[in-house]
Amino acid sequence: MPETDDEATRPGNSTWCTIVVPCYNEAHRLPSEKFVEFIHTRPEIGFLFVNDGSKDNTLQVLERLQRVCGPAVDILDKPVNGGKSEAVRDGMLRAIALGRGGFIGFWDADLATPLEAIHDLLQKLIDQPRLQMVFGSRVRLLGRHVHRKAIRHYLGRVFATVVSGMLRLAIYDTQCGAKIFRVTPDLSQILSQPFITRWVFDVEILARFIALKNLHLLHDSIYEFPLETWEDIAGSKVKPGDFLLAFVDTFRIYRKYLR
Ligand SMILES: Nc1nc2c(ncn2[C@@H]2O[C@H](COP(=O)(O)OP(=O)(O)OP(=O)(O)O)[C@@H](O)[C@H]2O)c(=O)[nH]1
Ligand SMILES: [Mg+2]
Repeated sequence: MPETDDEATRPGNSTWCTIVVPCYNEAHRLPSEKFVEFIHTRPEIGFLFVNDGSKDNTLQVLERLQRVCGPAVDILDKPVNGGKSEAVRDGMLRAIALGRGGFIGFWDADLATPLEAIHDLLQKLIDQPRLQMVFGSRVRLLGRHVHRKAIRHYLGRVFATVVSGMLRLAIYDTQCGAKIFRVTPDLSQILSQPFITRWVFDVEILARFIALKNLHLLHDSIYEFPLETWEDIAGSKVKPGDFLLAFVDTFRIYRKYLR
């Protein structure tokens, strides 16, 4: 029997998507109005905000958002800061446990990737059942609005080249904070243990997939979606030393999962 519109957009239906938003000291940066506006137009998408031991009043901002948006907004409040990777992992595990539907993603709180792109990534997963994950990719093609600081762009190119060689997967952009996954037993398995890295857990997810299944299957399961718009937002919490750490962590990933 065909689904009614109501059924298709209710939490618990397989087309429901939960987006995990890691938040650390985001009280002044979180664009609440954009979330409110988006939630009102896209009832099949919910948000799980993870407050990761913020020292400002991020929690109050999130609670206000929850009051305005109702059940489309969940909050996971972690009393101690554990880093983005664990916040995302905890949030995704919580979303899977809630069993609301077939798709889970994560999205940076600054909305460097606009919320509207959720629809594009999600549609790709819905249209192509073989895909397990769709990653936003910051490719500066003509006619797009992808604006990154030059230094971040070039560091990103070097990093992606290193990672591509290591994984033997020609990935263009590993670190874009806009990714959606199909909920499967494999995804639960991949998320079951804490990540060993703080920032490059995206690469760790891929390495875990290869270790669990194989590289050939990953090639068939992943799609990089060239974003229409990506904007560098001020107030980044990534420090210059984190870039060095990213390369060290990449080597640790290689040693643990791929050697
Ligand atoms: N949970 C958690 N999230 C964090 C932490 N630090 C940063 N984040 C979140 O990670 C996301 C991205 O952080 P940003 O500071 O915007 O990182 P960025 O330098 O802009 O990184 P790019 O957007 O990839 O260039 C945001 O949602 C932050 O709130 C942390 O310690 N814990
Ligand atoms: Mg950012």
